[in-house]
Amino acid sequence: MIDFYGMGSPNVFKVAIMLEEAGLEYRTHHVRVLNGENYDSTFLALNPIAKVPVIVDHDGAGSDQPLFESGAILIYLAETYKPELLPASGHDRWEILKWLMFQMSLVGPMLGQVNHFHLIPSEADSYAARRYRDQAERVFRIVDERLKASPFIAGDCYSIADIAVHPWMGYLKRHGMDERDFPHLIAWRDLLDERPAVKRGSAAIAEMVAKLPAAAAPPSDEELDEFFARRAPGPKVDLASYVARGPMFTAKPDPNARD
Ligand SMILES: N[C@@H](CCC(=O)N[C@@H](CS)C(=O)NCC(=O)O)C(=O)O
Repeated sequence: MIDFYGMGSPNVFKVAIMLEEAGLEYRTHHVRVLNGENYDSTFLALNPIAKVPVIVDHDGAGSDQPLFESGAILIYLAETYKPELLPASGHDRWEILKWLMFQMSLVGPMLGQVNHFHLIPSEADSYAARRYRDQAERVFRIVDERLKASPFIAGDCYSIADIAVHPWMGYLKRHGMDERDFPHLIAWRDLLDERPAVKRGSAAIAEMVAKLPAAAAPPSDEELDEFFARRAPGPKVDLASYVARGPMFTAKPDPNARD
C-alpha cells in the first residue's frame, strides 16, 4: 500500500497517473496547501521542503521512506513497478531522463511562476510577469517542436517523460496561448487524455480534493497572503477569475476507465 499526499496540481497529477499506469494500490491524503497545511509538523516530517507530492510506499524497496520531488517519485515507481516506462539502461533510458530533467528544471518552474502572476491582476504587466510569460511560451514551443519530430516526448514510446510533461500542458489556455499555435502538442495531449490511467488518475485527484469536508472552506485572505507573499502582505489575489479561464487538466476524470 502506498500513501499519496497531494492537492489538485500538475506535479501531483503526474504521480496519480504513474500510480494508475502501474496498477498500484494507494490511499490519497489531501494537503490543503493554500491553507498552509504543508507547514504542519506532521507533513514537514514527510517533506522538509513543505511541498506536495509525497509518497510513502509501505511495501517497496525503500519501505516506509517518504519520497518527495515528483521526478524522483516517477523514477522510483517506474524502476520498482513499471520498468517499461524507464528502461534500466541504454539509449532510451537517457533520452527519458534528459526530458524528465527538462520538465523538472524548466517546464514546472517557469509555468508555476506564470500562475502566480496571473493570479495577481495588478502584477500582470510587470517585467517579471512578462519574463515568465515569455519563458512559458518558449516551453510550450519546445514541447510542440519536440512532438513534431517525435511521437512521444522521449522518442517512440510513452514514458515517464510524457507523464511528467503532460499535466503541465493543460495550462496552455490559462496562460493566454492560442491552442492553434501548438498543433503537435495538442494532438499528443488529446491522445494522452484518452489513456485509461490518465482518466483514473484525474478522477483520483478530483476525489482527493473533494473528500475533505473542509474543502468547502476556501482559504482565508490571510492564508492567501501568507501563501503568495510570505513575508509581506501582497496585492490581492483573484483566484476565482483565473480558475474561470479554463480547466487545469484537460483529461476527463473516469474512475472506471479500462486499459
Ligand atoms: N519540484 C517539486 C515541486 C513541487 C511543488 O511545487 N509543489 C507545489 C504544488 S504543485 C507545492 O506544494 N507548493 C507549496 C509551497 O510552495 O508552499 C516537485 O516536482 O515535486
